[in-house]
Amino acid sequence: MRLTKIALAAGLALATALPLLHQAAAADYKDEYKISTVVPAPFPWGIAADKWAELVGQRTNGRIKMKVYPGSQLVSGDQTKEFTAMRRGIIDMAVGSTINWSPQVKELNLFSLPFLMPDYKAIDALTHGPVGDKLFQILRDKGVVPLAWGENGFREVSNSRHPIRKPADLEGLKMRVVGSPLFNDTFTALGANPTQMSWADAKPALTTGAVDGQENPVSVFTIAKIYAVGQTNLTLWHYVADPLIFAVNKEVFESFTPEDQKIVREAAVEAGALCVELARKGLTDGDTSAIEEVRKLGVDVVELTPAEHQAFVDATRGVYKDWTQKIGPDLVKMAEDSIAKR
Ligand code: X2X
Repeated sequence: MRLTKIALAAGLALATALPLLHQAAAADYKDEYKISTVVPAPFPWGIAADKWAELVGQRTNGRIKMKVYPGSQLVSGDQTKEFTAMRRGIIDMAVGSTINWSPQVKELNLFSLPFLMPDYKAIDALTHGPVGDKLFQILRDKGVVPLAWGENGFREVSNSRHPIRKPADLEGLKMRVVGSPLFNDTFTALGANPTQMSWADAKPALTTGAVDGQENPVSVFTIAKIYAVGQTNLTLWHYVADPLIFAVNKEVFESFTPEDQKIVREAAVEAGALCVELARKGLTDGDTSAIEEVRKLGVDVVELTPAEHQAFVDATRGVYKDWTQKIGPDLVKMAEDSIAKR
């Protein structure tokens, strides 16, 4: 009898304490979690970050409020500082480009190895295979929690001077690049004069003619109206692609209940899939409407023959070899194998 009473009392105490505990956990949550991105909606990247925030808000009944801060504004416009800021907890979360995080995570340069990935299936073979797992492990070891992959896209080269069909056409062109010294090496190998510049500075530099050209995915070229600042030559050379990574600062992620962690992760995966779909719209599966749209804007779009393409591959082979050593030969081999088997 006595025992039953105690058990009952204990049960009751637990029953009242549990919801309290739950509330206590929720009460520890911040009023707002800041997501850093470089570009806002209607870029696929920005739409996906908004979607992530929206899904998490709905599914946690507002327990977790996430807000997107585009334009790298949380890192004073310097997108190459985003990873460090997230690791240190200055920003809570990010949907970031592998290019922008590569100064701190050298392995992420993998995606910027010139002409590693011949097609979209190759990107998927990396992000959704052992290479993706390995890269996520590296990020976890550095104190952030990666949750999902998105996509900025294959980066095509534009300039204001003339069509680019062969490496010699890049000779002497001032090119805006971002992120990693690998880009400097690639454009230097092609005879151009690369200069590192944030996205915030890129369009003004193109407008004034401080630089002659740039490289970015077709969606960025169109939505940012790069064509309107004299960039009337676009060559589809698919030389690199930058996946995006949805990630959260470790302490922030661990402060969430397991239930909420699951919601945040699943929402990132869904938003990431949407991001990839939008980034590839009009560029895949026989649908070339995005390219036609660019042509209608008065841009001379160059599509390379296999031989023309090969000349760029050959001209950047030394950079590929050199950076294979810097990235890690084992990881590059794993990537080449995954691509061969795709
Ligand atoms: O700055 C760029 O070129 C952009 C928007 O594509 C990235 O953030 C990598």
